[in-house]
Amino acid sequence: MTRTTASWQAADSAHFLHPFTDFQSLAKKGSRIITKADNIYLWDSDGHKILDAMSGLWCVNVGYGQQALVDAAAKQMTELPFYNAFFQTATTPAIELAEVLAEVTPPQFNHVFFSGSGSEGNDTVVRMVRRYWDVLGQPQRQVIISRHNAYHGSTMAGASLGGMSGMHAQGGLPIPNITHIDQPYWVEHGQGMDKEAFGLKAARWLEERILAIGADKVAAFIGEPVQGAGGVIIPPASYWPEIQRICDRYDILLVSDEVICGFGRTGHWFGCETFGFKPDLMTFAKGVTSGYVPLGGVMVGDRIAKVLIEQGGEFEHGYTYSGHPVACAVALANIKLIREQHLVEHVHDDVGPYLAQAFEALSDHPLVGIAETCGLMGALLLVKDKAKLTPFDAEVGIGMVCRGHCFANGLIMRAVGPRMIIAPPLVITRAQIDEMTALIRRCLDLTLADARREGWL
Ligand code: PXG
Repeated sequence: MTRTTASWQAADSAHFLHPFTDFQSLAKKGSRIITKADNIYLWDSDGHKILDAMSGLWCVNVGYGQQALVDAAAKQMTELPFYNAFFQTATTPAIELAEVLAEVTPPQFNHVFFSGSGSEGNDTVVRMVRRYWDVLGQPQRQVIISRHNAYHGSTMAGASLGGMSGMHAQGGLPIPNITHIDQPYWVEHGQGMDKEAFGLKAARWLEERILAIGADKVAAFIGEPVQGAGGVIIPPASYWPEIQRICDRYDILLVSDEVICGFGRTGHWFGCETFGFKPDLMTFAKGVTSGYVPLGGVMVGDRIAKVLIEQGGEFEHGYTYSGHPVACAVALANIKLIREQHLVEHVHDDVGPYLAQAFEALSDHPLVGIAETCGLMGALLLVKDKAKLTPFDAEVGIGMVCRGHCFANGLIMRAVGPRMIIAPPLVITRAQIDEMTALIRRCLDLTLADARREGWL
């Protein structure tokens, strides 16, 4: 018997506690139930077709319905659905994936530590950087510097590294020895300044914090090349090279959280390549399997791997699913497909620049103060006054109003405060970008009509 949407919603609110959700208010409305997907489209349980401009949750890089990934999972499940990588054993997909990851990542990376998710990957980062300094006889190097409005996951360490004040307000976070500097967000901290000068200034907040703490106590700096969940905050080009210079100067490990930016999203394989820096560690998840099954991990640079291998002894850390064979088999099929279909080049040379143009065209809309993209990530800042970038009153919740119109019009776009953001599957075509931007414009018009009617302007 097929169940109705109402029956799914009733069971959902009776039993399923969703992530980052006000349970009671969702129960009143009922969830949107997604039942199938193909390419860049989803369908809900009432048969509505939706253009998924968020790639699931920043992860379905190769789009939905890729049979090669399904076949890889089925084959591996039949042959060997699980075996662990503890106790001096390994499975062939995990070994092969480690080998392939060493090929597609920047040259300093030749080793990987697998996890089940991005959050777990960042927990591994915390354990590993502290262990590294401990082995080198500098156990006092404990502090990890991150940024406000960063997102690094929802485990205790992930949420602590993240700079989301709402998350820190629940559960006694951050854990000790994690500190945050301001993000390189020009609209918030740099208006009136030249953007590149602002990028240097924002990077030097790291230097100031290092000096305030004492360089001999700082283990690492972690950042997303482009902050994703924070609202697609694209730093000025001057920012990351200066961060690199500072980390080098004080001998501080540099960690790039590539959970969103990795696997082609920014137009290179990894975001650090787009922004020109050379991390010691790189967290990945999401795009490594295009989200078809969970997998995450940390790429470990030669500098750290050498110390841990030659001097570290046993590293007392790992997960049941570190190197899960089915997840690794799917990742291998996913990376093969990204390579064979030249999806990174497709983003870099074709649809990335095309999206940039399409967003530039949207910047003529009365509500759009800033339109910016990086590869296949984009953000529109909704403002009251374009020239002055005057924000709407926070109570209006302008982003949520716009997001409501998007849902009603068959488009999934995220709202982070007043920033409307997208990160569509990398397989998107120019024609589909036109379709997406036409939907976005329609939703902006509907939001503007609301704003005029309600007197928000
Ligand atoms: N690092 C980054 C940069 C992320 O974006 C994580 C780590 C954690 O990964 P896991 O696999 O543990 O979720 C993420 C996850 C949003 C949103 O609202 C973003 C994420 C997760 C949930 C919601 O944009 N990113």
